[in-house]
Amino acid sequence: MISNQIIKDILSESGYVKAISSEEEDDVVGCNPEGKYLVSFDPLDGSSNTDINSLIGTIFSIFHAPQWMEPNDPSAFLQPGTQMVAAGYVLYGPSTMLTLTTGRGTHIYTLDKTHGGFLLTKGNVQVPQDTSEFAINMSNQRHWEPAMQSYVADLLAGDTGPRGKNYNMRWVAAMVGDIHRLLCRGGLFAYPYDHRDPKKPGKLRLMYEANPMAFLMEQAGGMASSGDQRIMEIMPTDIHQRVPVIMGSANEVEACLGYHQQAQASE
Ligand code: FDP
Ligand code: ZN
Repeated sequence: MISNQIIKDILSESGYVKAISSEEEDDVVGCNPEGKYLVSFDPLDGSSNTDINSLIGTIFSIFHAPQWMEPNDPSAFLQPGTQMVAAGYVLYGPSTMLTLTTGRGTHIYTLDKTHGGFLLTKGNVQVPQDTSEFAINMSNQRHWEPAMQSYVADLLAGDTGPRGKNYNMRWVAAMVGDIHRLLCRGGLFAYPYDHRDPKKPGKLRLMYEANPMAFLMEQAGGMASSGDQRIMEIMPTDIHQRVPVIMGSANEVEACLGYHQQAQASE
């Protein structure tokens, strides 16, 4: 809640922003009626990691504000991710890093406290196309669809299984930390569709988590899908909507989607 208030105040006072939507706000918050941009953000992703001094971060996406909109009109936020002007996250780890795209590659900047600014430390990030690392909350396995179950079973089968190699698993339990690792060394991250609650087809939020990370991933040569659609092409119906997420190294995402396509074909 404190992170939300800090970011909300800074964006409102900047003058650039017409309205914001946040994971921690029920409704859109109007800012400067003359502002040119809409900003959606997850103020503190992985907030349960705060108590254990583990990775947390802020995720954001920026869209153009239509001229016709009233500052507190939520419908203006219902744009597909392909309309994003910029997206990124700030990772509060051993060093503080800003990862940003404006649609011309994905770039990583590191906070330099001596000089007080973010310095470009890794330009034009390229996510390796292949990987032998995946990130998924295995405790939800029994709730997944059959396609996801068999994909992960094949990863776990290792070098004597159908995928022919051993896979390693990592789970930070903060999307921002997992996606940062993927941008640095590749991997597949999934919070897939599960059957528990039909009102929640996934856990992650389209506007605050899935879209900005999809934009960063695609700009770094990776892929991002809901299982049956490119995440950035999803037409939102609600600012807080949740979506299934599969993203990361292109060949591994393709492999995972192959299981989904096969399952659809045999329905
Ligand atoms: P959190 O609820 O702590 O904010 O935002 C959702 C999220 O974290 C993601 O950052 C993270 O990947 C996921 O939930 C962790 O989910 P599990 O509790 O299933 O591990
Ligand atoms: Zn989050």
